[in-house]
Amino acid sequence: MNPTLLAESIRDQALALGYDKCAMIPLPRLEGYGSVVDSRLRRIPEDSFKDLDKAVLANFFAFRLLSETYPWAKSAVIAVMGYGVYKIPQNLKGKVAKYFCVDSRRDPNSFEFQASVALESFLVANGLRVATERKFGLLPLRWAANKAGLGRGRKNNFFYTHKGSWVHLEAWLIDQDLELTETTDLAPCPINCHLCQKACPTGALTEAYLTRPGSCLTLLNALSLVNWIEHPYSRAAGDWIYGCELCQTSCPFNEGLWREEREYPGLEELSLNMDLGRILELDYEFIKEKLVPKFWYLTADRAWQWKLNVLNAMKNHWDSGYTPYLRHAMRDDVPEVRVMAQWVLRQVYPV
Ligand code: B12
Ligand code: SF4
Ligand code: SF4
Repeated sequence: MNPTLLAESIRDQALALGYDKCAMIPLPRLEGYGSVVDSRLRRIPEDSFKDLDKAVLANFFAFRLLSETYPWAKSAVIAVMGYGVYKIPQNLKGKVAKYFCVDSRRDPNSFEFQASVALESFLVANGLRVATERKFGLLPLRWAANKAGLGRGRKNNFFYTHKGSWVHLEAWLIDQDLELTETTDLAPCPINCHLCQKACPTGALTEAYLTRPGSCLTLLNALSLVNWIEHPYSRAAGDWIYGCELCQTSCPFNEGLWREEREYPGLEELSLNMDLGRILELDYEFIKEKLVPKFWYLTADRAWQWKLNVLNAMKNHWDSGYTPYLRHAMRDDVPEVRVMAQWVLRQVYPV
């Protein structure tokens, strides 16, 4: 098929499947990502969290090596789908980031996952060689979506469309040179706005466009083994037990753009076991069976991290009604949980 027609038919198919936007961009147009990341790393102060920043960014070094790893790849298909349409259970709001409540990346029951598989089948059916990775992506998605003109990168580092930052990004590498880009009419961030930076409780948003991954709460509470005892961000973690979204909810360009219209499969039912006190009572088999597949950053081998995060959140906003649950945690099977519960007891009932 003629490349222009093929590109248009891919975009039309994506829109028909429910994507908001879809573009194709030749790989050489993505160059420059590595040098931007390096220059950011140089601006990060030499403190105790910098090694973690480096480690996270090193994990994604492969994003710079696309042509070496995929010598056959010529361009990328980038697709964007809004997810700010789901009902979020009251007990999860402000505790579990909404992105993770409706995380479709590994959820075959979700509309979004099914659309992703269908779009990939369409690419293959059109004779294209294709590579993708649905968990963390094969390439820097925000960078690519910006370059393709599908929306605007803002100072909080998020990629926005008319649906705000509540949009999920995906990409496929393909073996044909296709180009179909857009330009955005979204207004840039006001020069004097720093609301997102001020809202970040750990100061991870050090400057505009510079998020320190190593001090972002999402990395700490969901992807790390954190013992919150005397941790420098124990208080800053506030009520969050999995993820954080304060740099998004503080942004005026997101105002009113999350509309609770649809049920996300299985979310309401799971939330019945996710009150803070209830999580402390859960047995580890339940956590592994129900929570781990859904909130998959927190893997089965450290299922007890859920309880540490809950204990920390309880400590940050103590309510005497938590006392029986704290006692329960003091008898937990896992020593780390028992020790943390003792520590929380001393924080909330100092002698
Ligand atoms: C590693 C990673 C993380 C790490 C590190 C995050 C970070 N900021 O570096 C951790 C675990 C902390 C994380 C957390 C979250 N993540 Co994350 N994460 C990723 C991942 C896998 C790679 C990102 C990366 O390379 N980071 C390194 C930095 C340096 O690059 P970057 O963020 O892509 O930034 C580029 C753009 O900002 C661009 N840019 C845009 N505008 C401008 C303007 C100027 C002037 C300049 C210079 C550059 C620039 O330049 C940057 C460098 O290339 C992507 C998926 C992917 N494959 O891209 C998801 C992704 C970025 N994450 C996402 C989400 C939703 C989250 C969370 C909100 C989840 C949550 N609610 O808790 C949090 C928020 C944390 C945060 N403030 O960023 C979404 C963002 C969607 C969006 N609308 O922007 C992505 C794209 C996943 C997806 N498939 O949709 N994440
Ligand atoms: S997700 Fe939370 S901790 Fe991470 S950069 Fe945003 S506000 Fe800061
Ligand atoms: S809060 Fe202000 S500076 Fe931050 S992303 Fe939104 S508009 Fe831009």
